[in-house]
Amino acid sequence: MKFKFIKYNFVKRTDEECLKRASDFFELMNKRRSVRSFSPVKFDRKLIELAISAAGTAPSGANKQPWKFIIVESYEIKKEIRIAAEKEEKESYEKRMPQSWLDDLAPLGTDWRKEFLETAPYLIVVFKIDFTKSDSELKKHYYVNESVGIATGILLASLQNTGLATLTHTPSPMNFLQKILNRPSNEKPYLIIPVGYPAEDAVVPDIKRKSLSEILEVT
Ligand code: IYR
Repeated sequence: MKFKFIKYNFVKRTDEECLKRASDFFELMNKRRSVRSFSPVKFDRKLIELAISAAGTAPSGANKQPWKFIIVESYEIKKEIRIAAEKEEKESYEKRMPQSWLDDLAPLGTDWRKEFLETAPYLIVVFKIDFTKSDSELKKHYYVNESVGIATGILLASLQNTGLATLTHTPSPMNFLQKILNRPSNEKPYLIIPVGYPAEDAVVPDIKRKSLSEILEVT
């Protein structure tokens, strides 16, 4: 069955307006930093719901929209996630990560302790859906990592635009999230995004981004 095709309502802007919007957006995103210490101050959950609505506009393989976002606001569940994540992270930092990886992380000062999982007022846990099952028929999704990665990028940009701070946290392995959050077996944890305002004394490493000429080639 084919979709009905409808006229695309595209807004054509002037060159000048395009340039202004493009540079404003770059400036906004250039101010984003991964924050690892959060203020516990709460805010209207609607702000996150709107950002998730934006993430849900991402393109996806065959429009399967293979994502699910769980907002965790319960203190007890955040604590449970922190305990499980720290258990895995301790094992990773102490036994699983090769020295070269630890050396790369050393300048960032990260370790197995993940206090932010408890202090951030909200955690967004992103799940990817590799397939759906209906009437015992298994339907595979396509380009799931790409699709969920794009949705997650839009989510981070939207939260930055809202005025909130975020962190992308990837405990590994993270199957514990499926259990703690009671997700069905076709939903696999992809990323944890703590969201909130930075703690008053939050610091970020003085890192530099690659210049345009380093990341771009035109041919
Ligand atoms: N997941 C671990 C380790 C870690 C890995 C990378 I790659 C980073 O850029 C930062 C941390 C952690 O969250 O500490």
